Amino acid sequence: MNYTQILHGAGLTDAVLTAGSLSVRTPIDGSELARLQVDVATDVEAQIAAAAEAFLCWRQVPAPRRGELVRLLGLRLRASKEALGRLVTLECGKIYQEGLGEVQEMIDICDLAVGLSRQLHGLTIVSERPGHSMRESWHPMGPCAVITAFNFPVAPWAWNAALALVCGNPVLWKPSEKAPLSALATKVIFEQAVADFGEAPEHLLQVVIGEREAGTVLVESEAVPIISATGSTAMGRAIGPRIAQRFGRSILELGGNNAMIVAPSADLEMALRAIVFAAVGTAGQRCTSLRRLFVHDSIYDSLLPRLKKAYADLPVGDPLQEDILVGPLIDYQALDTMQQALHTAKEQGGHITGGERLYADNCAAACYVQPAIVEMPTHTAIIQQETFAPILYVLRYQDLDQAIALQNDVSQGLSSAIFSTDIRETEYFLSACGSDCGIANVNIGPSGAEIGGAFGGEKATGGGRESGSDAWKGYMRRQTNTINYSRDLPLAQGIEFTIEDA
Ligand code: UN1
Repeated sequence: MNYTQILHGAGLTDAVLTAGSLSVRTPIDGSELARLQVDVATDVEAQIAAAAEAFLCWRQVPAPRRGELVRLLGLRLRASKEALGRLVTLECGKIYQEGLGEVQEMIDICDLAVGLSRQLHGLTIVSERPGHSMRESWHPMGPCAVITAFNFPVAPWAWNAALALVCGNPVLWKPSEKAPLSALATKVIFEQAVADFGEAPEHLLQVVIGEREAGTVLVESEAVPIISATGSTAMGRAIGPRIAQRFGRSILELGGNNAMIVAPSADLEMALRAIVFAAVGTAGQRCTSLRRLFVHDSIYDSLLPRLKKAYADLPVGDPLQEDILVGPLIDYQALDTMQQALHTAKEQGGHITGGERLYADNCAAACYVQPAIVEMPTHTAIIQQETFAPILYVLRYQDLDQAIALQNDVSQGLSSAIFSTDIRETEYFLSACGSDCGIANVNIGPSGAEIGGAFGGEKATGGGRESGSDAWKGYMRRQTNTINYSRDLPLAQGIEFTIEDA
């Protein structure tokens, strides 16, 4: 299948693909896929106004009916899984299996949101006053902006949008300018679901195409009460205070610097497989990618040679080909950052295996790399930085407290894992004295989370939670209600306040 067939197969027409000036390239060979029309500030303002209009209608639709639209979206996504998965691969370079996995995450969160649409319930609370009752109600908030990154061009949108929609909020989607085509294709699928549904207001989902300027309009608009953004910590630092300034609600899912501890009792076979998938999957460009590996001294010399062998055998290449496991980096900037980090790691005492650029001669416009293992003497400054590339820093440790201290000794706090069959160790790792991350796993790697749990992390990861568990509360406002069904008017706290009879 050629690129044009992939684009058309995902529902993108030539009119859309040639409408403007934003050049979109595939990292597979650097060729241009499209030139998209860009939304300028006034366009984004008009989109916000249209979303506000849609909200007035959508908030009145009973939540289970809103869930029906999301159910239909899930059905349409099932039918489009291969086409959209292939487009994700073409646009961001992850292997086709992972492209499919991303669409499956969208389907899964739709299913979860359909169930939730009948469970957006609050508490009933006892009142201290006779003849009174109390309850909590959850209400829609208004337009929800979802800002997504190039590496997961569709799944994080779905974690946010499926929940936002059943919660009663229209969605404004600003995809990465490096991966906007998957968003436009998803919009086509969404409109099919809207047609199936038959009675949705217009503008429930709008896609904002543009660079920083377009995002800034969303971030600064008081008409957009929720901003959910996935991206770098630098991006979060730029937009977080601006949203806070206007008392908007932000859901931030930022950088990770995820570690795994491999303890003496670990099943090394399993650990090996988990390490390789977590470190080189998506070419190391997941926010949950494994970047730091702490291996106990007693097993280091048996694990490391096997790990290096597995790395040496990795098939790197065109991610659309079936037997490839590692696709390209997104662009030259990513390649530069990786090379610089390796250079610095070497200066800081690292011993590097791999890391070189591949196919530069016959595919100069694409950035393929051999994933790197870097054995480090200590936890130096470069390790504390998130480099969005397949670099795995490996260190020895002697005792678990030391390993946990090192794992927590970074500014980010997204995901973490321990491989151990010793329940004392694993429970300690999950305890208040263990991992400080939003995600902590036992005997699986740090990446590849299921949608059923809340997804996100602490510290410089931003603190937001998306997807499962009670993350839906982030898309609604909580209202506390006190109802007096008596013929009296007692005040709380027993306060007496009597006025002359009027
Ligand atoms: C991301 O990289 O921004 O847990 C999201 C995972 C995926 C999501 C990653 N389900 O690795």
